[in-house]
Amino acid sequence: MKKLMTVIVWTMTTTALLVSAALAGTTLTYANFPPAQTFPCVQMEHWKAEVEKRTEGKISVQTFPGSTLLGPKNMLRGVQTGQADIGCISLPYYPGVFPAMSAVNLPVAFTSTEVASLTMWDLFTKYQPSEFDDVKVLTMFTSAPSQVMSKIAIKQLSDLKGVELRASGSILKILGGLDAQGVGMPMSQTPEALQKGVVKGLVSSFDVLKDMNFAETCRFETITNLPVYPFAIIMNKARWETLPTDVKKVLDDMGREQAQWTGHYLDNYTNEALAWGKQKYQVEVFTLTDAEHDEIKTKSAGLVESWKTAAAKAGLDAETILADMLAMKAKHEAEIGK
Ligand code: 3IO
Repeated sequence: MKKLMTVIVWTMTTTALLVSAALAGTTLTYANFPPAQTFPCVQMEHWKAEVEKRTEGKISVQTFPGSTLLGPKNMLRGVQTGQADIGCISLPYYPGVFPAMSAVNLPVAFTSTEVASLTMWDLFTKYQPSEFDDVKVLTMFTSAPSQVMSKIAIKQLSDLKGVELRASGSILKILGGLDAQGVGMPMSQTPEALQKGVVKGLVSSFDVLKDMNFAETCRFETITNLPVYPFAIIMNKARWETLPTDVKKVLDDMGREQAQWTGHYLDNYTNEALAWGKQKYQVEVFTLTDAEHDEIKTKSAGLVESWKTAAAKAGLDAETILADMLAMKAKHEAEIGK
């Protein structure tokens, strides 16, 4: 009798646990490298809220901003090995790893983040490049066109000579061509480098004037309209395969929408951040002449050629990808406006 009771109680307890586990659903961990207030983390919280709503609680997302779970450089490996289910990578932090999608980082004069982000997503879905084969890509987006934020005034291109500026990816090469001293490092290491004087400024989008408080130290801003930084939100592939079909559909359906949402958000936010910097720290903004913009263009032209060579070496049809990217860019610009 006592034994029977034990079995009954055990069965009921186990059932209760299983039911509550099923009701609680699945928790996915989502790692991000920059601080919580920056745009990659703002889009992460937006995605979390939408996913939890659209899956009606079947999925909950636990977010880890500020490199608390994975950092900028171990993000890719960490997601591949399942240390986090989902992670955010800035593609230029992984030179040579993404030969196709690094096209988005080329100097092709994106002026809208929404256009750049949609172009990136459409290019990815069309070509499905094998460089992302061992992860599941949930969405992609870019930063806004890159500007110079510095402790010293860069009033004209020639003022860049010898100036150490933090950047990553193709922007480093552009800076080299302009006789500046590009220093490669992730965004999350930049505050310390600025503080120690290792760099005199950075090249990124204006959102960070406010979100990283760079307006306080970098009082001079120069509008250069250099390339955007491409980002990808990736998921551990085995973990993806464990998700039910209806959940997979919700996440797949959100890919393009999330790219557009993030681009649109950042286009508005960069203006707001610059206005904030002017108001709070009286930052000064310098513009370049048309001749100087032409000079940047001429001196950066070689980058497109070296991308083509590298892409061809990786077995890609570089000409077609590039032409397609430019066509998508033009189409989105016509639809959305620059
Ligand atoms: C970026 C990266 C992390 C947080 C905010 C950001 N705003 C613009 C960028 C792009 C960039 O500089 C980078 O290194 O990815």
